[in-house]
Amino acid sequence: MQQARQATDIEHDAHKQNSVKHDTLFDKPFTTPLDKVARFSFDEQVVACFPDMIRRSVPGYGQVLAMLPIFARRHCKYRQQNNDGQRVSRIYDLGCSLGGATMALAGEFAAQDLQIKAIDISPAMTSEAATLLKDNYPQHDIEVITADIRDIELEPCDMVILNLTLQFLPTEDRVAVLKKIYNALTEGGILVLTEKTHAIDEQYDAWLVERYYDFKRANGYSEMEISGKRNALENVLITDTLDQHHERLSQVGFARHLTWFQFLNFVSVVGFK
Ligand code: GEK
Repeated sequence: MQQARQATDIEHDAHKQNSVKHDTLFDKPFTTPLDKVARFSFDEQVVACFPDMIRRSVPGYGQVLAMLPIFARRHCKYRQQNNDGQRVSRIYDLGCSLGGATMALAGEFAAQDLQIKAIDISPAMTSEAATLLKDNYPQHDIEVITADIRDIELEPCDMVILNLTLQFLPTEDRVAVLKKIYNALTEGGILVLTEKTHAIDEQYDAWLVERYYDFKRANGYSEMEISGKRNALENVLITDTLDQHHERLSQVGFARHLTWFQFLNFVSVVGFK
């Protein structure tokens, strides 16, 4: 197996997505006053600029992806079997979008080691993800599935990635999805849950949110783009507090879970089965 690569390489990998547009002023959502009221959806327009958008608008996106294969190497112990009866580690990438997390993993493991199931509800995302993954990792056992993660059954698995996905589910559906993940994980397996959060304390929250907008400004977003995205995501992306995430993980059965990453209001938590 190759050495773990740097976050920047993985980011680059996640953005091997050559045909993707730059999320610049003229070719993306949220740039005209009318777009400001558009409700956010993962359609073709978003897919076209998605890699650029997520990298510039999610603090630590590349670093989180870079750690996934490092975690996988420690916790994925070839506990499952593929259709040919070979031992593999089965990993779910839930809400995979264009497959950034799947690519980060595939790039660090030999093709025969992993079986990855990448699932997203948006056909625009899965169709592009399937092409990108096939082009970049033709030998790997990667299945891209268009489905609602609330409806699917999960096979026994070693690792589940929920990278910025749970936040898009109605809050009342989150426990059931996490419970299903807990049940599917085999002993020793892990869940990696990355989310945007909010803080209960208004002053802390305001500081985090303001610095987050500064982060976006520093990455070239205009005021109109920032406020347009904020409006579009209202009632679509519903954040929890970090405490709520930990409470929920306990509630569904994870005896141990810890916050391993935090960058402004974005956190990543690992749950151990
Ligand atoms: C990455 N993980 O690049 N079922 C399946 N997918 C869903 C559902 C659902 N019910 N609801 C939303 N999605 C990725 C980034 S993006 C994060 C994840 C963001 C999908 C939705 O279609 C979108 O592709 C993804 O969740 C969220 O590592 O855009 O901020």
